[in-house]
Amino acid sequence: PRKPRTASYDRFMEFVEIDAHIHETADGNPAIASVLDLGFSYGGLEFHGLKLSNGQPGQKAVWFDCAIHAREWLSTPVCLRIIDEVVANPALRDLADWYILPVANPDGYDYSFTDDRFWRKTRRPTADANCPGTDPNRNFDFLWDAGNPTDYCSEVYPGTGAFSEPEVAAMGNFILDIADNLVLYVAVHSYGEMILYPYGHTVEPVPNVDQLIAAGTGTASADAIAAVAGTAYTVENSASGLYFTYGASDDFAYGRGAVEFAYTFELSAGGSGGFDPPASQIQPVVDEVWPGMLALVEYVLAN
Ligand code: ING
Ligand code: ZN
Repeated sequence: PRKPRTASYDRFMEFVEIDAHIHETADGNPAIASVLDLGFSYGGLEFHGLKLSNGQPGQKAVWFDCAIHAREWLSTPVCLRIIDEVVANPALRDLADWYILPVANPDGYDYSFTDDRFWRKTRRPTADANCPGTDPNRNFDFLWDAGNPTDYCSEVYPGTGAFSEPEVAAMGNFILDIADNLVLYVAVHSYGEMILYPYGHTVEPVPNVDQLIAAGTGTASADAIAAVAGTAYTVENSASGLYFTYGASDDFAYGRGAVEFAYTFELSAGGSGGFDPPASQIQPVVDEVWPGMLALVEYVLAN
């Protein structure tokens, strides 16, 4: 097997490099790594995740996705760091099977490199020629809501229907396929220094809210992050912590896939406006967030 090229943490990698890294990681570690075929984006990019597993049957599984919002570049290195750690450490693969999707919105991600650093949505055209794109994190097939159906230019335009975006449908259906084994779902976004839990459409507590909070904080995730460099993540219901939403991925995993623990991580802000961190911020962010992810996985598997 070829030795896979390592992920870069001193600069932001482009989609093609990340996809090559995924394939080379699988090629270089055939006993434990396999490429997940998610299908094609609207723009025709074939995109992939990675499954890391020791191959024990009936193993519980955990899922991480990054860069479903194109401009949130800081998220992808967090997914790449998870891959590095889980490839290198067999004990982590004894805990669970790991599913990692480093770039969930490849068209938008590319566009944020080539044309508009602050692009958020997908790139499929809408009925308004001036405003292409749908917010993929409002497009999941759980309590999808049209909102104002002609507000095509909104940054949170939810699309013409649940799963109208091919990238979202591919990811969502994949999650449903593995949902029986999935015990933890994590979407990585930026920014806000928050660990958000379901639901986005109501502040009414979900049945296992105490468990969700305990795993997010306590001796678990937020504390493990703070222990590295003092960054204080808050653990909040997404509707009360942020704003009301429908069709978000964590709500889909929790409500539709019945995944017991589902979160959206909002990383630190960077650069003017928060969405343009310098590359020098990558390393410190992954260094503090990885222990948080590990603590979360350990908590969830133990409870
Ligand atoms: N924030 C998320 C967004 O999609 C979110 C916050 C997540 C709200 C999950 C509700 C549910 O708006 C960013 N930064 O995209
Ligand atoms: Zn986001």
